[in-house]
Amino acid sequence: MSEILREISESLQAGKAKAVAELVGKALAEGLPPQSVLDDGLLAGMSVIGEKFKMNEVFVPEVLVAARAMNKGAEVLKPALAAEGIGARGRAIIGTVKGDLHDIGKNLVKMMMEGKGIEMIDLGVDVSPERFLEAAKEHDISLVCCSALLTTTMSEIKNVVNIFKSSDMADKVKIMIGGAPVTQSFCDQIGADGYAPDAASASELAMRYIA
Ligand code: B1M
Repeated sequence: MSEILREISESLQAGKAKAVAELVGKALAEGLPPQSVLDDGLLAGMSVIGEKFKMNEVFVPEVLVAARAMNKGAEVLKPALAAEGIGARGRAIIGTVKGDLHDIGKNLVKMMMEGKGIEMIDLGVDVSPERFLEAAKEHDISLVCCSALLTTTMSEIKNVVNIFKSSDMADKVKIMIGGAPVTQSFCDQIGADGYAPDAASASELAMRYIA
């Protein structure tokens, strides 16, 4: 792996947001592919933090500063990822479900979809089923994207599916879901339209729905 990607990963783990943003800019200027900067730099660092969090080697404050560094790096990367897409191609809403504050994966999914030219309306985190429905009506969208990172909040996705099914938007929208604990079988079980395991496949699937 290139030295600069290793530096991005290590700076992210240390929560050095400014350094991460600068290193991402430098990596792009050196001609590294944006996808590699994302996968082998930013996500590699976040995955180390995730493992350490699981093993109780780091705690919430360290994870938060790493997450902030991840988001700063991703901001610099966004135009380069978006440049790989072409023109506006439909509109979608995205949010992390009620009770869940994790937004890194949701932001990446949003970014990759924007990279495909889809206009994304970001409802943020802790989004109630009612808010998803209200926003879908307000913006006249055809795709709803729900992210959940906790086993305890996964069930909220089912509530989103149910509220849309019992509304007049039932035939107008597709509901896509994802997040670490979410699986294809959970998707089938709750009657959502589609599941994607990562941001890149989520953007591919979204293109099929938008088309
Ligand atoms: Co939390 N956390 N966290 N956390 N956190 C996890 C998820 C956990 C697995 C850690 C662990 O114990 N090993 C665990 C969940 C256990 C479980 O439910 N089974 C956990 C816990 C327990 C908690 C708290 C309860 C901890 C506490 O307070 N005691 C608490 C809950 C707060 C809340 O939400 N109410 C909490 C808090 C936090 C922080 C605030 C400190 C921070 C979030 C900061 C932020 O997001 N701004 C945080 C973080 C960072 C993590 C870990 C370390 C990393 C998550 C992440 O960002 N991954 C995580 C451990 C881990 O995952 N290894 C953990 C990187 C991201 C790119 O991946 O989000 O999976 P991910 O997204 C992927 C795919 O899943 C997919 O694409 C993305 C990119 O490829 N995807 C979609 C995501 N959404 C999609 C939507 C789609 C399609 C694909 O379609 C619409």
